[in-house]
Order: sequence, then structure tokens, then C-alpha cells
Amino acid sequence: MVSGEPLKVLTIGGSDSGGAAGVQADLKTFTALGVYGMSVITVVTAQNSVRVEEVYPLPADFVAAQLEAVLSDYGAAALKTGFIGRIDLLTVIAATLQKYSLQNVVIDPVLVNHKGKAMFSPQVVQTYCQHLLPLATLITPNRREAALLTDLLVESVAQMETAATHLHAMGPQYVLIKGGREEQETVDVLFDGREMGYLRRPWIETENTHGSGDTLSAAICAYLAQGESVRSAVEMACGFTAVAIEKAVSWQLGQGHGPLSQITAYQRETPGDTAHK
Ligand code: PXL
Repeated sequence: MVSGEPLKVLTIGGSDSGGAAGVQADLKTFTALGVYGMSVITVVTAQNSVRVEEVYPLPADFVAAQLEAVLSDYGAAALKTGFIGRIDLLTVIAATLQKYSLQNVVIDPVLVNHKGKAMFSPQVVQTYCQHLLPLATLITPNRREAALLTDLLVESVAQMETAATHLHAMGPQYVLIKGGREEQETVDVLFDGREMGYLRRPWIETENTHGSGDTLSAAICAYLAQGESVRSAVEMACGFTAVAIEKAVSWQLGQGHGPLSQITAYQRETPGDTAHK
């Protein structure tokens, strides 16, 4: 790498026309954290802050062509997957990750909508378990997604710990289960196969969390590319996402569930620091 060049990071996911979630949230996060962002689009959505109007799937061979184009030339120091939702895409993506022996693979198993309702068939869930989870450095399901992947009830922190153990046995090196709630705090559970870690933050009361899961996994990716350990990448990314949520609490960009503020999050986290690794 030539000195001064940015690290290259890839997101594989869906386009959100509203700019809140999906690859748009990822690319904003990558830019805010100073890495070079690339994107392979799986589906194009017509959506805003109120609803998803339409989803236009891209053919698996075209997704494969995007992956090949990016990885055969640029490569990637880290990558994340977001909205995939189809078996043919999941298997193409898994085969490509193996072909290029990619490191720092963050799998955000997008399986439920923001109301927690399952979006895809049980076969899609099974394909994640069989093909993608074993290739992951880290998986980042929320409680509902952890429940779908394990067939367990995942409500309490104790149940999150049990689910994390089951998920770790499916092959990922680390498991982060997001979105636990204890009184006025959110609790995420991080498991590396030996030790449980807990990330606690004050609960922020806001509707503007559209794209928060994407922002978190994209930030983890950026920090991993920059050489952070998984544990510190997760801690730093949780901090970044919390500030991005706080900064957008008073925003009313649309009529509904609004986005986060990725750019100002970075400025506040590290004021004046443009030389962050
Ligand atoms: O936040 C999950 C997500 C990922 N990708 C796309 C989305 C959403 C949620 O709205 O639209 C394209």
C-alpha cells in the first residue's frame, strides 16, 4: 500500500433510496471513518422514512459480476454483508468470499424489518447458517435475528448469552447480539467462544434509528480494516453509532423513522483528529 492511501472496505447489501439504511448508511459511515468504501448491490429498494414501497432484486449473476469486478481489482481489507434475502445470492456471496480468502468478514444477518417481523423464508435463515456464518469473523444479529438463527427465545440478557454460545458453535469467530434492554440501558453481548463481554450504554429515546444496525456493522468493518482487534472495533463502533444517534435525535427529515448522523458523529468522537489510523 502506498503511504497515505485509504484502506479499502466493501459493503454487500441493498440500496435505500431514502439514504438512511443499507449501502447508503454504510458508505456514509466508511467516509466518516476515513476508509475507501465500495459497494456491491443486492437489491434496490424504493423507500422513505415511512415505508418500503418496492424491492427490486438484482439477478445473482449480476451480483456475482459486481463482486468479481471489485475483488479482482481492488480487493478489500474488510467487508460486511447487509440485506441479501435470497438463497442464490447467499451462495454466490459465500463462494466468492472463499475464492478470495477474505479476512475481516462482518455478517449482519438482516432477517427482520424494524418492527422485528421476519422478512424471509426459513430456507434463507438456514442458508445463512450453512454457508455464511462459518466464514464470518463476526456476526451481528439483533435479538430477533438471533432467535430466528437458533430457534431459541432471545429476550433477556441470559437468553442472549445462551444464543451467543449456540451461534458461535455454527462457525463465526465472534458473535455480537445487539439490542438487549436492562432498565435505562441497552446491552449488547459479545462472545468469542470463551468469554462473554457486555457493552452497555444509556438508552436514547428516539424514532430516528433507521440504519443503526447498518451503521454499527459498517463502523466495525472500518475499524477492523484499520487494524483494531474485534473487541475494540466493536467498542469503538458502538460509541460511534451512539453518537450518530444522539446527533440526529432532533432531526425531522421525513414523516417517519429517520436516519442517523454519521458525519457529525465522527467529528464529535475525535475532534480535530484527521490523522486517525
Ligand atoms: O437496516 C437494515 C436494512 C438494510 N438494507 C436495506 C434496508 C434496511 C432497512 O431498512 O432498507 C436496503
